[in-house]
Amino acid sequence: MSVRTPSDKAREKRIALLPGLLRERILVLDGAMGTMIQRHELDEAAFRGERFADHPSDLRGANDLLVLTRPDVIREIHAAYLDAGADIIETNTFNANAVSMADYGLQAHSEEMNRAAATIAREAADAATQKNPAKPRFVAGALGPTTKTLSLSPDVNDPGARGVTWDQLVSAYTDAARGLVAGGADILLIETIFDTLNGKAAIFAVESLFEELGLRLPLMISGTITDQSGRTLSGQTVAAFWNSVRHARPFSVGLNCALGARMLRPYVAELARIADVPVSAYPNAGLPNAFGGYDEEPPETSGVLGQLAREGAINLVGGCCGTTPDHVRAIAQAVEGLLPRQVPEIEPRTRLSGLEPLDIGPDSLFVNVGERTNVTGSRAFARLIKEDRLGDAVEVARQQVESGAQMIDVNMDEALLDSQAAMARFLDLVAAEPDIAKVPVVIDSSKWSVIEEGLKHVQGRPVVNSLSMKEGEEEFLRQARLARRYGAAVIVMAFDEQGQADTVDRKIAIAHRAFDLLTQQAGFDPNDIILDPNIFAVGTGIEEHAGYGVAYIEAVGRVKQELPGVLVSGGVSNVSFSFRGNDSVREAIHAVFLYHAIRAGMDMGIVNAGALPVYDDIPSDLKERAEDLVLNRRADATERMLEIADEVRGTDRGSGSQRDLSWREEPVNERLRHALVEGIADWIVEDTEEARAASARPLHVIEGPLMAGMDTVGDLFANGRMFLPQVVKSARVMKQAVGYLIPFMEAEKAAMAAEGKLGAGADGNGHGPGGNGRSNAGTIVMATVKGDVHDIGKNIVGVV
Ligand code: THG
Repeated sequence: MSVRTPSDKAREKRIALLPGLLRERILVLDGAMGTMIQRHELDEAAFRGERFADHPSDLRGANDLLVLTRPDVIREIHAAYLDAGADIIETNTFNANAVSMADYGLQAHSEEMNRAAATIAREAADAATQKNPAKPRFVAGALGPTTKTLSLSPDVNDPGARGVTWDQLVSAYTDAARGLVAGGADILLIETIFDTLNGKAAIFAVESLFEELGLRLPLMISGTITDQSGRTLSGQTVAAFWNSVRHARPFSVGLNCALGARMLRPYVAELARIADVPVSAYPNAGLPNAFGGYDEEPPETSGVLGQLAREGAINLVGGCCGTTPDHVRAIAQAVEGLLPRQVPEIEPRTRLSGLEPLDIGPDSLFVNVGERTNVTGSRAFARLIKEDRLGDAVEVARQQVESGAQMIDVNMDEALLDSQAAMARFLDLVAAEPDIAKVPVVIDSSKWSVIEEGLKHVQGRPVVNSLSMKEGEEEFLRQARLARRYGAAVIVMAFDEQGQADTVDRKIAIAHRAFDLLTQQAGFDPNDIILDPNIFAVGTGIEEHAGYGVAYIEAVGRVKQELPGVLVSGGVSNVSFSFRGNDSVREAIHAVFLYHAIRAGMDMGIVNAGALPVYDDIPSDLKERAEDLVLNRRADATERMLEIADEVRGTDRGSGSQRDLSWREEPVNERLRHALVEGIADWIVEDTEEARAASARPLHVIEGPLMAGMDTVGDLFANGRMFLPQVVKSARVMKQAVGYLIPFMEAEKAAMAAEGKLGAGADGNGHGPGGNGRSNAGTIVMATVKGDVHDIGKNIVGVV
């Protein structure tokens, strides 16, 4: 259904100009919309116009509505930016999506707003092009982050809570993008991404829409770094962010808003090093001042952007909050005549991420994937999930990561569970633990619906585990295309319509067939394909199984040789299934198996992280028998292993490293500080009690060690050594400690009341929570413009 209208053709022509222009010069974006709208001092009636005169809620400040009620104002602002030299103007649609517009009761109008906004910008841009055809102008349809976030909890008491769902965001972004495309936007700009999962939902929506409409517009993607730690609000580093969005194959990637040009510069420079697409930057006019205004003058903003341009680090520049046509004019002058950044070729790698990037290539060491967060692979984990002991279940993930897992495999396939809900809930909880969420997730299920649910709950770039051709090519390709749209790499099992491949030839034939389908029909980069040629148990007593180890190892070598770029993985603990209950024998078999498989080219494996002995440390007799078994070197290998199994049993139990608990030996104040900084709640009540028992008053525990700990947190945050999700965890621990002390403070108050000591504050000095039942500390009023992106920051400060 792709009927080309004359305006579609004109748009195609314009879009075709972009690559050439980007090679020639640095392109200039416009500046802020909000600041310019404020200058008009529009009142409630102006925002409403006639059409919304009777709308039930206040509309002043609903800037996106002005495209319907005061199009003249928006048109004039576009004209001013075009006049100042902008090549690309942004539509006035930052919040024109159903999720944000619900704040004003305007959610039903979002598609119309987007269409109107794009039409207005289109007219303005075309008028400017007509005046000077040598400088073609473009319209970027803006898709903002919305006022809700998919990766952070709005509820301090429940780190797994979410204020919005993936499906709601996709629906809102689809409507918005549909309007932008219909109104004539040349480019879609997903911007101010502070939570990459929101950004991925936008990418998913836009890709699905393009498929539906049978057209494709260039996509600009722009994230925002919100503090000195150099991370997004939801905790990702710049490189992790790029790994999470590069599946969109965007026209450009960049950073905007936030810190102002000076502080944004190192992060733009980092993107410039790692991104194999054009890079953009459009910072705020500095940080907002105490009144929410922006003080940075045009020369300062343009000076820093000019510097980036002279360093060859930038392809598109412009301004965000607080910038004006004067800023854009200065920016355009600063980059005029300077060469754009040359887009580098980037080494092919499998690029994954959690909060941090994980790049796997030919020179990488073997990658361990933690297997224990699997209800079918661990009875203990299954019990925790079934008993809803999710905090303890999350600790299993932490233990895997602390033991060296560079990814975690999560599997909730258990008949008695609502696997989809369990997957969602567990991944949401893990997202609140930066020590775990730093690693990519391997979403493991035999049900596509469970995998798809998992994909809606991780902001990093995950791995789908797994796809196979067991239900034929069509279903395989359907799932593969979806996985790509969600931004995941995929594990493909050597499994087809005939069943699981157990011979080398079948494994390799399936590998080739899957590779060809994925690369030729589903748009896959070979590096995003991870083949699993099936690790089956040896030593089962069945003769045909004796060669399974060798078959896997041989298949590894052939896949690596015949399918360049592809990674090979496998579930290592499968190989020793027949020695269940004897961990020492199993671990020796795993170590031997890995030693040989890695030499053959195995890149990664699902393992019990922390329970892998070093190959060279295995006693020689055990090693030889394990080697006989894995490499199928003698017919009696299984019996010979069984012979020594009993002797070996339990000699090296507990090889998994423990969590470092030495801090538990420190004095109580130091323990409280450690718990706050690390966000560890396990002993907070007992330590708080110990401090309380030693203090004259419970309040002194808060004012003393707890505040001292939070001061450390504040300092680390200010220095960029902690980032927001960690601070939120600290705040939760603090809240628990204070929660424990409150009854003691109330009892004290009651006792004092009985003694008639009530007067000023209970301290007698007039500050600190007083004995009169009311806090003298005052109330903090924090306000932001309704629907503004800074709303999120305010809500988070509220939590902290
Ligand atoms: N390939 C891919 N994914 C996989 C597998 C694979 N996912 C699941 C599995 N195989 C890999 N994970 C495990 C996890 C645990 C065990 C084996 C494989 C295991 N568990 C002990 C047992 O069953 O004896 C559990 C003991 C306990 O309860 O603690 O062996 O091949 N792509």
